[in-house]
Amino acid sequence: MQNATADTHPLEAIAARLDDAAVAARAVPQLEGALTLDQAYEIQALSMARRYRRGERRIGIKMGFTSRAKMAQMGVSDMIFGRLTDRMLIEAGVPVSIGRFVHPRVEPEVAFLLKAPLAGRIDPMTAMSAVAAVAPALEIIDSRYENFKFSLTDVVADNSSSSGLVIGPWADPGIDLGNLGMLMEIDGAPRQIGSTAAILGHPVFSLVAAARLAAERDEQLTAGDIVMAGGATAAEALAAGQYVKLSVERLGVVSFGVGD
Ligand code: OOG
Ligand code: MG
Repeated sequence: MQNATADTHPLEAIAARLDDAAVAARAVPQLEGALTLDQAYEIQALSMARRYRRGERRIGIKMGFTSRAKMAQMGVSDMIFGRLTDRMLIEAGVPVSIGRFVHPRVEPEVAFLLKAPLAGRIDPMTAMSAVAAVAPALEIIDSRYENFKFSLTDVVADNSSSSGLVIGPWADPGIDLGNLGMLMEIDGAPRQIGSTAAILGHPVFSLVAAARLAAERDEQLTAGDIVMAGGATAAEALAAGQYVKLSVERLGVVSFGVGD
């Protein structure tokens, strides 16, 4: 007789393996065998269910591969999304412990705060009418796969490398995000210089895509949610002792320190 408990379901077993890797901050090999994108998002949902059962609270979603720089760095060229939880939120001023991660990297982004639900195919005006505020933001990504190497379906199954985010001061959503200069410094040295225009030509298109992709996977975007627009430049590796600072023209500054 076949044992049909949830833990022996093949997708649940993969979700458990990736979730355990995230909890233990230990890398696992890339997945074997070809998965469909549907299966990869199913694994992501199953791994998130494990987090929610442990008491983590969903706070929004993050978009991935919305800039050429990110696609080129990782060799993946389709937009993806991942889920964010309160445990990933890093409070400004409190150093983030490097021990929580396998091999973390940081990338410059902008974040949207929603004041109304968004779902399906919408235009940029509709997307912006649901935005309460915008902010400069730093995302800490951490692949659970060895050597930070993955296929499109691997990374989707791994919750799109979501692991941390730092949100700067919320600003007026009327500020045009179309072409704002971005400077990411580590320990005072410029490491990535770019523009919000690198995010799909304008970050609003990332929000438009978020509404569509989330709806396709039955993920509700609602008031109070944070949507991370995706890295505008390549990501930089993090190490203990570093201080990371992002300045976004007109939006302001966000920073954090990395502890042991
Ligand atoms: C996948 C996540 C991509 C972004 O902003 O493009 C991402 C990764 O690069 O590990 O967060
Ligand atoms: Mg990102």
